[in-house]
Parts: sequence; C-alpha cells; structure tokens
Amino acid sequence: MTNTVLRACHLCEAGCGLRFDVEDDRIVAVRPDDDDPHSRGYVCPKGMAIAEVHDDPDRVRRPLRRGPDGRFHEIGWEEAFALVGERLRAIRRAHGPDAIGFYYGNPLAHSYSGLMMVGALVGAIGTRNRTSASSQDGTPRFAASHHLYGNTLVLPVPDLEHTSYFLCIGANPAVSQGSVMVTPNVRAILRAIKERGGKVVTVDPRFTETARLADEHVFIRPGGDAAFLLALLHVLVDDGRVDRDAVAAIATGWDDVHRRLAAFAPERVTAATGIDAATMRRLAREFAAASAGVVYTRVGTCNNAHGTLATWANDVVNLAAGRLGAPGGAMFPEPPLDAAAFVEMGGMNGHARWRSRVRGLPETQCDLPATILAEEIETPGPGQIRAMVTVAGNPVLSVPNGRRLDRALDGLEFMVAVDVYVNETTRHADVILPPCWGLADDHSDPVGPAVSLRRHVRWSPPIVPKQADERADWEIILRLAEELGGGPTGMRWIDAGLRVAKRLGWRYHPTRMLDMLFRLGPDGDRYLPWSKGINLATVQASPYGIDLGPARPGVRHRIRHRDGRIHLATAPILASMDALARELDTASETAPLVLIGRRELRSNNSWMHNVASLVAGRERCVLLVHPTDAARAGLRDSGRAVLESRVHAAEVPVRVTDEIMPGVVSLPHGWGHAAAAAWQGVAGAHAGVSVNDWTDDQRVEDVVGQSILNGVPVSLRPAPERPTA
Ligand SMILES: Nc1nc2c(c(=O)[nH]1)N[C@H]1C(S)=C(S)[C@@H](COP(=O)(O)OP(=O)(O)OC[C@H]3O[C@@H](n4cnc5c(=O)[nH]c(N)nc54)[C@H](O)[C@@H]3O)O[C@H]1N2
Ligand SMILES: Nc1nc2c(c(=O)[nH]1)N[C@H]1C(S)=C(S)[C@@H](COP(=O)(O)OP(=O)(O)OC[C@H]3O[C@@H](n4cnc5c(=O)[nH]c(N)nc54)[C@H](O)[C@@H]3O)O[C@H]1N2
Ligand code: SF4
Ligand SMILES: [Mo]
Repeated sequence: MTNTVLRACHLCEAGCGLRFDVEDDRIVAVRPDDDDPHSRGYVCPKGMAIAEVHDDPDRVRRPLRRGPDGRFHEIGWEEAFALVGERLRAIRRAHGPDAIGFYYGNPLAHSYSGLMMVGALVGAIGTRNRTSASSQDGTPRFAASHHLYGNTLVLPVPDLEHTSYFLCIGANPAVSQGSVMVTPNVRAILRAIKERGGKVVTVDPRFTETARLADEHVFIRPGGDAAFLLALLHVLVDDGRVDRDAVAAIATGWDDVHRRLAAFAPERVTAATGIDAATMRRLAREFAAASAGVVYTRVGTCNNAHGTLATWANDVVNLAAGRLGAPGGAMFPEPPLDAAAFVEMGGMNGHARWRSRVRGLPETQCDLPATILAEEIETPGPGQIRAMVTVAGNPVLSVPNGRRLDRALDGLEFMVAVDVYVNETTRHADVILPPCWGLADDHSDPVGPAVSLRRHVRWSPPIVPKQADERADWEIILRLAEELGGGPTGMRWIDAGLRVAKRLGWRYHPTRMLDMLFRLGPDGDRYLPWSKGINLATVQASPYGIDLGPARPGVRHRIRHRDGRIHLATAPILASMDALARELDTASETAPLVLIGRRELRSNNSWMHNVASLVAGRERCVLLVHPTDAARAGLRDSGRAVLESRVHAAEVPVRVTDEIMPGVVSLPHGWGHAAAAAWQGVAGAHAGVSVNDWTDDQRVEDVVGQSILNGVPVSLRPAPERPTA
C-alpha cells in the first residue's frame, strides 16, 4: 500500500514542501507539494533528489574503522564508541582538552536534534578549539549583529514581499534559494517585485542567475563591498536624506560614523569597487527615493577582507534611509523558537572573548575561524590539536588551503567523524560513525524560523523508520559526550541530575526538549491546559505547521543592548573603517587578477555529487574567464589553463564568457573528489578540482578572522599541450 507523507525539505533554509510516496518502508516517489502554503509547489533539483541520498549504496550504513592498511572495515556500535571514548580520553588526559579539535558543518544547521547536542559534546570535551562552517559564511553577520543590536542572532531579513527596490549585493538567491532569509521560490518573489513596478538591482563580480531576473546588474571588484556601501551612505548624508533625529532616537554613535564618512566619497572608492561614481550616486538616490527599499548582502560580501564592516554598513544604510524595521525594508523576525534567546542562555552570545593559540584569531559565538585548523594541528606546543572530531563537515574541501589541512589531518593521533560518506575529510578518520540520515529522523528546522518574516513553525515526521542498528546524529553525538563525562544539556549540574534520572528509567529525547522550547517560547502554552499557545502536539497536528502571522515592524523590540539602542560606534568597527580609509589611498586601477567562487543549483556545498542526476550533463567545475583576460593569457574557450595562487598551482578547464567581469575568474566550490573516488563512485567520476586548494588560509577578514574565500590573487597561463596518444 502506498502511503503519502508530507515533509519540509531539510537540505536548506527554504524548507520547501515535499510529498513522499512510501511503500513497505521504501520511498517510491518524491514530488513537489503544490499545496504547501509557503513553497507553493516550488522544489529545486536537490530536493527532488533527496531520496537518492537516502538510498545511495555508497552511503555509510555501519561504523567504520580504518585498519593499518588504510582500508575501512565495519565494526559494531559498542566497539566503536568504546574505542573513540578511550582514545579521546587518553589524549585529553595527556595533553588537556584543547588537544581535541572540533569542526561541525552545514547540515547540522538544519537538524534541531543534532544542533542541540553540539554544546553538549563541546562542553564534555572542554575544548576551546571549536570551529564550524559558520566561520565560512556567517561570522561577519553575527559579529555585526552583536555590535549593533547586542546579540549575534538578531538578524535583519529583507521584506521582499513588500519592497519596491531590492539592492542585492554578493548573493545569488536564484540559485542559493536565499541565505539568512527564508524565501521559498525566490524567482517568483523577484518577478512579483517587478510586476508591482519595483526594481531589482544586483551587485556582483559575475552576471549571476539572479542578475538575469533583475532590472539592472552592476559589476563590483571582489572585496569592494564595504567601500561601496559606505559610499552609498556618504551620498545619503550629502543629499540630506538622513533624518539625524530619527537615527539618534534609536541609535548611539552616529557622529563617530558621520565624521569618518568624509573618506568614502564615491569618487574616492571607484578603484576599490570598479564602479563609477555616477552609478553609485544614482543607486543611492534610487534606493532613497523608492517607496520601500532594502539593501541585502550575503556570502559574497561576508567572505572578503572587510566582511564585518560591509555587513555592518548594509544595516546602517538601511537604518539611515529609514528602512530598518520598516515594511518593505529590512525587518526583524520574531521567531517562536528564538535563537537569540538561546545563544544568551547558552553563554554563546559574544565575540573575541578568547583567541586562537597560533594566530590569535577571535572566537565569535563560541566558534573560532575554521581557517586555523591546519596550523593548530601542525604547530607544536601546549594546546596543539592532536585529535579531531568532525560532525557533518568536509573542511578539506570547504576551508581555505584545503591541501594543507588534508596533510595536517594525516598527522593527527586520532580522528573520529560523524558523517554519512567517506569523503575527502572523513577518509582521514580512524573511526566513522554514520547517522541514519535525515529522512529516517523527524525534522523541525532550527535556523529557518530565526530568519523568516513569517512567524512559522513546522514539524515533519520521519519518512522511513530508523532500523534497529541505526542511530540518529543526536544519539551518536550524545553518546560521544557521555563517553567524555558529559550529558545532554552540557550543563554539569543538570546533566548530573539527568544521570540519576536515567538510572530511574528516564530517557532524554530531543522531541521532549523541542516541546519544552515551544511551550516556554514567546508563543507557547506555558504548560497551562487552558492556554491557546503552542506545544509540540499542536504543531504536529498541523501538517504544514502553524503560522503565527507576520513579524512586527520596528526595531526596538529586538535590540538586546541594555540601553535599548543600536550601537553604531564600537571600537572594532571604527578601527575597520579607519583601516579601509587608509587602504583606499593605495588602491590602484591595475589590481591583480582575482579568483572568486560560485554556487550552482545542483550542488550542495561539497556533497550530493554522488547522486547521478545532480552531476549529469556538461562539466560544471570550470574556470570562468573574461574574453580580455583569456586573450591576455593566451587561453581559448574549452581549453585548459594553469591557475596559480600563493598556495597552489594546477590545471583547470576554462570557459571564456563575458558573464564574469574583467580581472576576475570564478570556480565553483565543493568539487575535487578524486581522493574520495574509492568510496563515492559517481562523485569520483565527476571529480573536478577544489577551489579551496587555491584559497589562502593566511589571509583573513580584519574583525572576525573569517576566511577570505573570494578575491584571491591568482595568475593564469596556458596548460602545456598534452601529448596525444
Ligand atoms: N571557496 C569557497 N569555499 C566555501 C564556500 C564558498 O562560497 N567558497 N562556502 C562556504 C560555506 S557557506 C559553507 S556553509 C561551507 C560548508 O562547509 P561544510 O559544512 O564543511 O561542507 P558540506 O559540503 O556542507 O559538508 C557536509 C558534510 O556533512 C555530511 N552530511 C550530510 N548530511 C548529514 C547528516 O545529516 N548528518 C551528518 N552527520 N553528516 C551529514 C556530508 O557527507 C558532508 O561530509 O563551505 C564553505 N566553503
Ligand atoms: N544550490 C545550492 N544552494 C545553496 C548552497 C549550495 O551549495 N548550493 N549552499 C547554501 C549555503 S551553505 C549558503 S551559506 C547559502 C549562500 O547563499 P548566497 O549568500 O546567495 O551565496 P552564493 O550563491 O555563493 O552567492 C554569492 C555571490 O557573491 C558573489 N561574490 C563573490 N565575491 C564577491 C564580492 O567580493 N562582492 C560581491 N558583491 N559579490 C561577490 C558571487 O559571484 C556570488 O554570486 O546558499 C545555500 N544554498
Ligand atoms: S530549495 Fe531545494 S534544497 Fe532548499 S529546501 Fe527547497 S527543495 Fe530543499
Ligand atoms: Mo554556508
């Protein structure tokens, strides 16, 4: 008998509605859910292929142990946990907790039950060498929010449903489906802005898929975003568009910012941005004149030399134009599961409270930048990382100078990976612990509600049952924490109490926690039987979740600083502004050739390339080169080039196209699967190269130390002719 189960896709923030047809615990079909009130039938190719990951014969099903010959063989769960516990405890005893490094990756951001266990495991280990994928995309956003609003997770989100002017910088939502903004079916929403008579402008070194849907596209030099945004602010001030009384009513420190803006006249930033002054002035004026406008920046803006300053400037431009907290502007979500409150309760809301051992890079929200991993493993001395725990991450392909990390992992005394594949990173592990994967687990996106302007919560059931010998991520992570003396909450006294309760038969389960968070949250029933508030049972009873209405306009209710004001003039931000002003004096018109990345609809960072339908067709891992740069380097379309950076030189296939701006070349990230070909046949047959072999682990953003993944200086030359057979 066919059973149809509805579920939100757990692969990205959008959470599109899927319909699964299930027969005898087997998924026989996956379809878009036309009745889903949020995605309304939209699904991307990754969502359509989700069952292929579940059924992938290459997916790891049982714990693996690497033998002396380098081959993996299956072992039992108890044996695996005992081995990992014993080795990690021994290393901690001999060298202290910081000798165990930790990295967790992107998929965990979409697993409430797994994410809740991260604090438990890190707390149990006791290490400060905790890193994550967030330091490749989110840290400047978190730090900007920490400075401005007093909380790393108070995140403004563009109100695209009501805007009439969308200035989209360093983001490609038509492919990524939106980051730090839950916007199912971005394409339809962009079309609607234009149909309402509004305007969409993209600012990007590449003419992107989003640019194709926009009214105007402006090429920008990689790394030019902070200068560009400060120039927009300069124009707003110059034109008398800034209501200083309105700013002063909500924010402190405007005068310190205002004084520094003199250095950012559009004419002064043309070399840094590659944009002429007249265009900058026009864009600022159009934005200010629009009935409702919003400036939005994401990963392309975050991932460069002044990412925090640029993200901060994004919010300040919206504030200065009266668009922060305004309908059609940048609004603040009021999530039923309030991540901002959780980071405060968990002691995570902060920045630069400690620093990395070797280079002194700061933590943000308890994570150190992942770019430190190789040097922390290689550099001897107290606090050297000697063992690694990775969960749902593939840092060899996702952090800069991946080859260096690849070699460093080889030198570890011990490594354990919680992952569903043997890949470029996990192949170095002594033990791999595979979860049952998402479709055999329940789902409620922990991040989505925090970046959605609909106040919405949804819970989705497992699609297929978890087998008796399978474990969910949370169970594996919790067990690791227990091996290291911890428990489910990561708080010593509570965990001690729970250990007593466990002896009396009580069992931790993440749905109990979720129920508690719903009930005690802003919309919860507070355990009062007569309350109309939500709890897990009421959320479960609505297959599309519960929509609690739109977020309120305004800013003040989301500010967490004690004085209730936005803080514009914090020391690190002002110092970054001063540093950028000095750099502008030396910015030259003849900048070097630089490398940027890109995302594609059928890739999900570094994985899902083992799904045949997602890698079929023409080769995608190619270097985009502008015709002028190709001519200068003597390259031809469909030929090969040697691409060289400070850390790496190797051959890449070339596509000559004017979709990329002159002086910039682009390779997608997440490829380079040759090393994993033995365990992932399909990905190995479409290996490609990893852009992060060329990116540089030693150049980092100035406030938070995030990796600079875009704007890497490179050179190009034709590849030597290959002898024909
Ligand atoms: N040059 C360049 N580099 C980049 C970027 C860029 O734009 N340019 N983008 C950066 C960004 S934004 C990010 S988020 C990072 C991503 O960096 P990572 O998070 O390190 O990389 P992913 O490819 O998302 O790795 C996901 C891993 O989790 C495993 N996995 C999948 N599902 C599950 C699950 O349910 N449980 C467990 N335990 N494992 C699972 C997969 O097999 C894979 O090993 O990459 C960054 N790197
Ligand atoms: N299909 C698909 N969807 C995804 C992912 C995926 O791998 N595949 N990954 C998910 C993840 S983890 C994330 S974080 C989000 C990210 O989602 P987005 O923030 O939308 O990121 P990208 O799609 O990488 O778009 C970044 C854009 O910045 C441009 N860019 C590069 N350097 C600069 C610069 O210096 N300045 C400016 N202005 N632009 C620059 C690039 O050309 C690119 O078009 O996407 C998520 N969604
Ligand atoms: S955009 Fe694709 S990957 Fe993201 S939730 Fe929708 S179907 Fe899933
Ligand atoms: Mo990301």
